[in-house]
Amino acid sequence: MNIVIFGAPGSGKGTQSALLIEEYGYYHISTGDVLRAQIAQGTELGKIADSYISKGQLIPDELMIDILDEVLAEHPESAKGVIFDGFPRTIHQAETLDALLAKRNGKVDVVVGLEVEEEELIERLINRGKTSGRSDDNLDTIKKRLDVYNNQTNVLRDHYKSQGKYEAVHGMGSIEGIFENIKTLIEKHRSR
Ligand code: B4P
Repeated sequence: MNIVIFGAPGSGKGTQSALLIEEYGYYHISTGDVLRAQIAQGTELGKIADSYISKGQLIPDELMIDILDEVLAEHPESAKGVIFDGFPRTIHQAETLDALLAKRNGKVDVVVGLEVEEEELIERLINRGKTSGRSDDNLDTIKKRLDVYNNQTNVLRDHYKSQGKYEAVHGMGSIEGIFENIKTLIEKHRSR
């Protein structure tokens, strides 16, 4: 199965993906983690990525897609199923993902949309900023990221709803409780 974990910044994509990997053992790709690893290594790509991330902007589509393509090619085990965490974030990325998966006789099976109120998103990210050391976990940048989400990414909800793939999950409350709801949805799509 190919599962997309979707939601606003701070909605818990990384948190829930970690539990999904334990449960299902699928290959996991967090585009945010891939970019942060490049930044930590001080590569050319990392410098470019940092210039966008620290301003709360998305990395340009073509660059992001090349990176994803490369990571998938390096991990043949991903052909069995992938948890996509933080990708796609634009319609163009979603269309490209369909094409990439079609080449491997696959498709996006389900999009798990973590729905969290904006006030809580801000609170979580400010809290995370106290220890994360991330250049984007400060109030100014968080607000920009939420704007970017509302203007460029949120449109994917309707995109996937129209394909019958979007499953909304109430993303507030206990991490374990949210995970139980996600598992139920995934089982529903697995048996299709
Ligand atoms: P990401 O790394 O994807 O990060 P995120 O959206 O901030 O976080 P996530 O939703 O995973 O939150 P988390 O579980 O950590 O993106 C970072 C940046 O990279 C983007 O802004 C962009 O610039 C770039 N980028 C990434 N992918 C891209 C793409 N495809 N195209 C272009 N650019 C891209 O949870 C947040 C906090 O909440 C944590 O502290 C967690 O402990 C807490 N939390 C989680 N669940 C909770 C719950 N139920 N209750 C209370 N707290 C909870």
